[in-house]
Amino acid sequence: MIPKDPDTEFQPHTSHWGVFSARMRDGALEVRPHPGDPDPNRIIDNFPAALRHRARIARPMVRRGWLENGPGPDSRRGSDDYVAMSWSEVLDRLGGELRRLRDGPGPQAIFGGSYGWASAGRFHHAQSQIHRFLNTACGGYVKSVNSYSSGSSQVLVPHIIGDYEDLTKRNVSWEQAAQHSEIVLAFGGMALKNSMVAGGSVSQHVERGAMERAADRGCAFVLVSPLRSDLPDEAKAEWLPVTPGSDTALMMALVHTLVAEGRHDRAFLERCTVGWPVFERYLMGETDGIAKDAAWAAPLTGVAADEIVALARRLHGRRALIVVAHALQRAEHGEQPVWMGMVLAAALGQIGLPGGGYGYALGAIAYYGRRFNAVPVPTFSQGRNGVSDFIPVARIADMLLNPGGSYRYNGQTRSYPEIKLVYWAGGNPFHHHQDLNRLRRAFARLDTLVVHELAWTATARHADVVLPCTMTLEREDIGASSNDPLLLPMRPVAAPFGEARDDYAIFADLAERLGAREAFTEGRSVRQWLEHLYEPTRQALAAMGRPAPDFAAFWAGEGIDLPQLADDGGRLRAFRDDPEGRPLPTPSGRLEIASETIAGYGEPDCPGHPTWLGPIAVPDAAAPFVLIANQPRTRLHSQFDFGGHSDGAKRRGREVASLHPEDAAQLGLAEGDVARLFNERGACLAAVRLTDGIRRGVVQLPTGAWYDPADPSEEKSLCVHGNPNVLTRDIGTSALAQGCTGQLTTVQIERYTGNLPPIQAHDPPRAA
Ligand SMILES: Nc1nc2c(c(=O)[nH]1)N[C@H]1C(S)=C(S)[C@@H](COP(=O)(O)OP(=O)(O)OC[C@H]3O[C@@H](n4cnc5c(=O)[nH]c(N)nc54)[C@H](O)[C@@H]3O)O[C@H]1N2
Ligand SMILES: Nc1nc2c(c(=O)[nH]1)N[C@H]1C(S)=C(S)[C@@H](COP(=O)(O)OP(=O)(O)OC[C@H]3O[C@@H](n4cnc5c(=O)[nH]c(N)nc54)[C@H](O)[C@@H]3O)O[C@H]1N2
Ligand SMILES: [Mo]
Repeated sequence: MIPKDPDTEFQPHTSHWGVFSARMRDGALEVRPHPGDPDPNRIIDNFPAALRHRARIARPMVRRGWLENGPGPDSRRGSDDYVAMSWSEVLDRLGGELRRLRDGPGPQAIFGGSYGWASAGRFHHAQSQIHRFLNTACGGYVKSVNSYSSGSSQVLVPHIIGDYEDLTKRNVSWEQAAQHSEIVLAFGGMALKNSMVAGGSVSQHVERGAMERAADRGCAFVLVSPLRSDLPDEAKAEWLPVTPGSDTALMMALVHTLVAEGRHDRAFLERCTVGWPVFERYLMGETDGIAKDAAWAAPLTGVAADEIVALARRLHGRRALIVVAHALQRAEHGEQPVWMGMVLAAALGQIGLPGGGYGYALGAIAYYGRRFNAVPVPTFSQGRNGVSDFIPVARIADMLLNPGGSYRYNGQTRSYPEIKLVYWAGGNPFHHHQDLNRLRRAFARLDTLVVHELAWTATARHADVVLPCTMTLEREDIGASSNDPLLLPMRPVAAPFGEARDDYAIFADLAERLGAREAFTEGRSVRQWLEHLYEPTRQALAAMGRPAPDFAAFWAGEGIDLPQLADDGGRLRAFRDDPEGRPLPTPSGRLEIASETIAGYGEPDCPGHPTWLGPIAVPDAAAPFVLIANQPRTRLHSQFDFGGHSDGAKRRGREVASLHPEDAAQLGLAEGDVARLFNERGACLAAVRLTDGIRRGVVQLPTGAWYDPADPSEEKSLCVHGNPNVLTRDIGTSALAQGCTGQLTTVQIERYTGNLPPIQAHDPPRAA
């Protein structure tokens, strides 16, 4: 059924986890890292086994219930079987369904947010493709705003610091950290597993080297995290194994100590911030009678009071960099540690200095802490969306379960649209969303769920129409990122799997059924689009007097080097140097330690200045462990979970949960045992790994193992594979941002003594 792939030469390619090259030899894929990459990411090793894996989708498939009964709510989604269909018939049927909705209830009944990381090429970027299709052929779609990554900081930061990218991407760089930082205090760490992944492309993984150079120069790294592995060995870090969810209290106690000892930078606070007096009264206990001092924070954080005081004194008078990982804001009240991290860096007077200040999210993803290119890189235009309605991205199940229901977001009261059809390309909600049993109930209410996928993810298994798409190695594209200096031709290495087609080709033929082929394609073939998208970069290079090869020369080569902008500290440095002349784009033009705007919204779960709102993910008798559901080391999210590098790190086919040996002993668990993790929302199995690099009372189970219910027709079936999102809570961070809270929850753990159920997540579903 699957054509034998002809041999190919090594071709340059890129992925979110790095530039590499690949070729086919005797039907097998070989990959090798980019020779210029000092620290390649082994996630590329997932490609060889993934390319022709049985989990790939070979033909268009339609769910039997949808085929027999037509569009409509159906709780069999997820347990139904599938019927193979020809491309022309499936596109006719889907075109008819899209026409029914477009010309009936209108495009506001179509949810096309389609959140997800997709693949790295600039043209076959699935979200750009689907959005352009829905805009040109359907009149638009209800979209989603913000991300699962940083749903609360993206809303908060414009109120208190200004432009989000000025904070995350044009601020403290790895070059500055290597050269100038004297102490780096990292809340949630800067794990290399995370920083080795970029969105788009990355040709050089510099993070390990930068931390090593800083440490060798004498820079101290202090890791505040329940996991020791959140900083690499090269950082030679001291480890404070903090109670999850308590960082805001620790930061407050550090600032309290600075103030109590007169070590805070009053001149900086006066010159560059607003709201300090209001916050200081709260901090010192004048407004609520509670001084947020080290003695107060010690029992909340699990860090001794004298350690907190000593740390505050060490931060003072040094080039100090405060880092707060995205993870801290992917939890209830996630706005608070982000805001308080800024206040700590401001109280130290460090914001805007080389290698100092607030490195929010530095180390979370490889596109932070780098230089921007001086020329634009190719982008595929999405067209205009005729629908203005949106939801905060992580509120999808709420939206489907409560059409017309109201919710608060960023100072507004909004209402959820009534969605009939959900269309996904390039994302996996059964990976990214929380409380998957609730998500299943939400998807059961739709008329139609459409998914383009390269493999049988749980999302594809819940869809009514499943359209097989090519994998990046099977198509031509351009690889680039706005802050990586290498622009790459991505020449195909392998033939498309089965009947898989590019998202572009699928949408072009579907647009035809809706009378919009020309609007969608502008009459261009893929190669013509690549040439068209390359042209602005070529022109900008030529205008700078740089080598600017024409497209044919670029396409035949191994990639071209792009010039980059200076590492100048961006807007925060300019503001520090001249706060009046170069104000920040906040309401006051300054850093907002207290925000009148946010105070005016009156949200109890996000008051007008950083506030300790109490512990989160509090263990109790029913769920005595805190679960950390963080990013996986061996893959990007759920992508290529079936690849060799990902699969090879599992045990007995299951995802691995890490526990402290003393906790395990109390539970009667030994290394390699299979445990059941459960709470009121669901249950999953995982293989146990023991480590003293984790705080007691905490269990860590990374995301990304595909949801694999033992009995998919059951309402709360056991996930036998280890997807932590059957356990996490589906609530927003606060009424301000409504961000994702997937990082922390509480669970009970027990030894699993039953017969081990088989893993079926990577097998295709039953086909008629
Ligand atoms: N509990 C918990 N949950 C979390 C998180 C957490 O910390 N804890 N983290 C969250 C975060 S930060 C994020 S960003 C999300 C990530 O969530 P997602 O971005 O949804 O996860 P991916 O696995 O990257 O999904 C991408 C999907 O696109 C498919 N794909 C790849 N290339 C193509 C293509 O060319 N065309 C099409 N049609 N499909 C393609 C892949 O096969 C894959 O299924 O997860 C979030 N979920
Ligand atoms: N290999 C790999 N790398 C990735 C990704 C991937 O899927 N795989 N995903 C990428 C994406 S989309 C994103 S958004 C980033 C995510 O970047 P992050 O969200 O920062 O990454 P996580 O691994 O989820 O969390 C980082 C660490 O925070 C710690 N932590 C959790 N809760 C707390 C807490 O309350 N306090 C403290 N002090 N620490 C806490 C955990 O120990 C965890 O290991 O990663 C990116 N990098
Ligand atoms: Mo993310």
